[in-house]
Amino acid sequence: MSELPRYFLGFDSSTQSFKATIVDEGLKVVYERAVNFDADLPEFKTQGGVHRHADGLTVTSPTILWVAALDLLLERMRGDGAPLAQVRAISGSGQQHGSVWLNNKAQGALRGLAAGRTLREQLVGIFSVADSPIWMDSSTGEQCAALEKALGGAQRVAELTGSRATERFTGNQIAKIHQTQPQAYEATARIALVSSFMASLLIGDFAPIDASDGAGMNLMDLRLKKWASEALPATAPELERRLGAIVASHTDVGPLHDYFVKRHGFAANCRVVAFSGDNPCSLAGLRLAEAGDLAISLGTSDTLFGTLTEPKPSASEGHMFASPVDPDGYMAMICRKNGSLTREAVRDRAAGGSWETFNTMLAQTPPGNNGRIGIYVREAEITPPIQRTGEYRFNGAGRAVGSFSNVEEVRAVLESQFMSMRLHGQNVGLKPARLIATGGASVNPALLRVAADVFGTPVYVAGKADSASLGAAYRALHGFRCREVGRVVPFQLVFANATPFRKAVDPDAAAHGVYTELLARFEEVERALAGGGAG
Ligand code: XUL
Repeated sequence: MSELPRYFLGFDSSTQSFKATIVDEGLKVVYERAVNFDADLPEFKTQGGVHRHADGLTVTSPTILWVAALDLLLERMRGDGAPLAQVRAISGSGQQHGSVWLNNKAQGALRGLAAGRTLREQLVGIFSVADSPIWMDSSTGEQCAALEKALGGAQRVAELTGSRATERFTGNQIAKIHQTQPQAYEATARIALVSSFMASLLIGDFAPIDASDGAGMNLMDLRLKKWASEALPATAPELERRLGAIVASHTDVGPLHDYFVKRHGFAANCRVVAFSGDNPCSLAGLRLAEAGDLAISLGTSDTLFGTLTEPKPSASEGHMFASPVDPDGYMAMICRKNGSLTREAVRDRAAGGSWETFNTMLAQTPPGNNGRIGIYVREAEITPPIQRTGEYRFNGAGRAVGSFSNVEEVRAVLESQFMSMRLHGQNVGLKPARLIATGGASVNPALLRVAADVFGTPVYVAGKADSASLGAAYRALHGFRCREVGRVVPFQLVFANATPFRKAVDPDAAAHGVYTELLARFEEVERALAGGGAG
């Protein structure tokens, strides 16, 4: 009897869309598909997948939207003839930090899912808070200050949990809900992350939080990978029972619920591996195994991350997470909120909405923009923390100016984004030997040229596939192998035969020198803005 090929499925529940990637055992991508929240599920009236509230700080997504997206994507996959019956394990990625609030009917409803009705119909009543706070939310300044005060300062919180008290981190969002909606908190049986919630749908039960995404909550002891006993009571009462367990990221969390077997055509022996955060999953998808391999992910948010054997928590910036592929390892990351949407706003204004025009214009100014520095804060920035939105421009002599010409403007936006990532990456121990670019904007060669010159390293590209859902598929295979042999298999063995990444561009030494010289002044300008000055 010839054996059928075995496939591994990764989902990515991101800010703007829900995606699926299927790989074979040789890690070849055999299928990809996505659902876009705004376009495909317009009844939820999201913009970029989210609802921005009138206070300018609160950002949420309707949780049931993600539930509807799962059924819709699976219907499309089935319609395409995707090999769902041969998928042996599923894992997934979720936008980090977002929380899902489940009431005391949730577990029963998940367990009892019936194949004759949609997930949305059966699960619409399981939420104690209908709108999930997501990572773009920056409304918890008060709660962050309180946590740092209770635990003995920012450095202490960073040492314990991997990051200083951070507004979008789940614990501070939980504190806010407990304070502003005490009845909803009381009615909550389980608080899940986006990642563990999507896994919960698949297993039809509460799924545990994995240590890598769990580190993005300001609630987990980073080194012990257990809930930090001091952080919980400083956040909200009776929290531990509402959070459930933390597991290592490669853990098998159960069989796929019968709903998906009967309704969507999966095999009954398909397993589910713990879901994790999108940045951890991208680290897996980009196969970051060597020290010095750094990923630069250019999406709604821009992130820079890599692996570390020892965490270096910093009170002022960046985040340390548990590694999603090595139960003893760590990952360091910085996240900039002003990513794609900010680049696109400048492109629309200065280059008539065309990337082609933008790239042509970029070639008309020299690296370093003759000393001009522009800082574009379309949204309150995370790294460095700049609350006041606005655009800040300085000429070559360091004087604040009101505007740049269009050609100067397109260069300024890119250079400031990459210089900021170089600077803050350095501060959290990330030393680049090569950059692996991913995310929507990584297809733009002109942009990668600026990245290579700013960092002074070659830039590789990871190919077409979305690295978070691809990484989730790799993690499904990794978790499956670990379960098969009953111990942790080194992640490197999983991707040993995969095709190497393509080098897109080498750095230009002279241009790199220009950026290195400019960096000190850039740092000063940024620091003044983060401190509330300038502009
Ligand atoms: C990371 C962060 C974002 C989200 C959404 O800390 O907030 O990168 O994970 O992509």
